[in-house]
Amino acid sequence: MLSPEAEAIRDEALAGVAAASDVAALASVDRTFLGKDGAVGQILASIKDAPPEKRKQLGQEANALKQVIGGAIEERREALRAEALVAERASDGFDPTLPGAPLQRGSLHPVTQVTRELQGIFSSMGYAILDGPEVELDDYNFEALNIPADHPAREMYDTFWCKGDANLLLRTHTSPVQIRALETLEPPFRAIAPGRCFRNETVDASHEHTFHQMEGLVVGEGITVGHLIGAMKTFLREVFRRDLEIRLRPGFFPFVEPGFELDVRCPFCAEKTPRGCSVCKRTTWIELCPCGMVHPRVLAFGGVDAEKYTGFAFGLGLSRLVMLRFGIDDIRHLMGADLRFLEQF
Ligand code: FA5
Repeated sequence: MLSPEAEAIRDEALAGVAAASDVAALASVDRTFLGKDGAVGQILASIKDAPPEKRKQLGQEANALKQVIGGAIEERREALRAEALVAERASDGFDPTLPGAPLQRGSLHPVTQVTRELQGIFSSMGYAILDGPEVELDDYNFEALNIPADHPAREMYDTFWCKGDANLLLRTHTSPVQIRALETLEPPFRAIAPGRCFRNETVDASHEHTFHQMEGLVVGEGITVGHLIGAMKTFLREVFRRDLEIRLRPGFFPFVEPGFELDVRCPFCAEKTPRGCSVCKRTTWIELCPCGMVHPRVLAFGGVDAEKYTGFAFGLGLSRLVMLRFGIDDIRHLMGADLRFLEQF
């Protein structure tokens, strides 16, 4: 509650603010009421000589006046600024009442969306998220993964080489991050590494020269295939929001022993028809993720004691998971940079 004197000051100040037709007039109102010797300043100065029981009320009144008058001055200053702008631009036909041009809203690429989702799932399972270079050393992409120069497995990983340095190439998979992780992390650890990979491929609806994978690596004492299956089932349950049957078939990769191909029961048809659908090519199974137990030689390459530790690794075809997730029938859409496609996500 303001005293009648304070109310009178407020009313006079607000009238002055409303009447101020330019910035200079407004500054004068500011000085008259809020300046050191202004009306509010005088109330503040009078506090020290006032009887003790009145001091609190005087302080409160002065603060309330400061706020009300200060707020009104700021508001009027904004309005004057806007009026000045309109006057200045009037000759260009500027109309401030027209709505502004709408902002173009972007959206996250489907690969980014799924990558972030997987990172969330694996983080919640205690996995660290690692990154590795896309331009990689031959040593990391092949040699340390137990694929020496004359190994026939290199044929599956034909890639793009850098001119002038025979040891530099565009990585063909995310597996080199395994070696970098083994070199830098102290077991036990769990990690994933999503990222882009490159292969000199004949491009078709399911093969791209540039695609995404997500590596997984768990190293510790007593890690077994059971842990691998448990981790895969848990992450698939999170991605597809229900338990899906999986199976392991033998698969050969020089950097795992034993190696597997992990298939998942087709989430689109298997519960409805035993005959399958176009997504699973009528088999009811979808090949999802090569995996296996880390080869002791790879552990040794990474400087980890293979007598003490074991580990499992997997290499999820992230681009293919994205296709499954959103029902995309041609992988070439993912890197095609066509806004008509991207705007759908
Ligand atoms: C590998 O790349 C191994 N590094 C995976 C691995 C990791 C095995 C750890 C064991 C332990 P592969 O060449 O099969 O394996 O590729 C893995 C997945 O990447 C494939 O299942 C597929 O989904 C995807 N992929 C491979 N080549 C392409 C391509 N050209 N275009 C799109 N996706 C591809």
